[in-house]
Amino acid sequence: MGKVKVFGAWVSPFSMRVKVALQMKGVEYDYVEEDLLNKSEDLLNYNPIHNKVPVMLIDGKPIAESLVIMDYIDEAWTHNPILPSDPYERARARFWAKFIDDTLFPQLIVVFMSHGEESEKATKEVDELLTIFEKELNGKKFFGGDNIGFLDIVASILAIWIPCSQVVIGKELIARAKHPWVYTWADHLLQCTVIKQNMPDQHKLEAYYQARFASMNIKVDQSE
Ligand SMILES: N[C@@H](CCC(=O)N[C@@H](CS)C(=O)NCC(=O)O)C(=O)O
Repeated sequence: MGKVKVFGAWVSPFSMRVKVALQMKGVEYDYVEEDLLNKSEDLLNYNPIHNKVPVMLIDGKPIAESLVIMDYIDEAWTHNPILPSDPYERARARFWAKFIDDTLFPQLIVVFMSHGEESEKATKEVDELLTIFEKELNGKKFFGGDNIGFLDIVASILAIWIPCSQVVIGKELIARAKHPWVYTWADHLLQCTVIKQNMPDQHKLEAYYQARFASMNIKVDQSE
């Protein structure tokens, strides 16, 4: 297999997915930390459509978008599979991954960044979505079963944002009382060595979002 290089950012949960997938496969790679406020020419050239991290190079050839990169990694290094082996289960895992990125995560951002009616509406939407999504876990330890798999890596965005958001906005991003399974699943996930070794430092992450909130003049409503 070719030489691997990853362009990422420590704060990026999407970059983390790629790092976790590569480590699960035992693939060595060079890593370039991008400054997202001053992106390198290389990043802009390798991901000219979105200009975003992560980008992975295989022998100099770029692949962008974390879900696409994870698919590539699982196909290129077939040991320690990340996606389910059954085609139907694989399709389901991809469906839910797309749900997290295109539907759930944007709503969580609204809860995270907004106040009042807007926040309440998004919270209700998140509640409804999570009630359906819980059925996919179906009492298992991980979406992947006894061990973490593709969907757990994709959903790690939730496990890392939940504690961070509580500190930054002073309210639960996801209500523990309504969705205790999210917290149990997140506890299991955060105990995995491969996650611990690749997740951003929580204090650094909190400080990052506190500074971003301050620079955007967003007020934190501690009364909620
Ligand atoms: N859908 C993309 C999302 C990647 C993404 O949003 N990356 C962010 C960092 S978390 C980024 O590069 N932001 C820079 C920008 O938007 O200019 C993926 O899954 O890779």
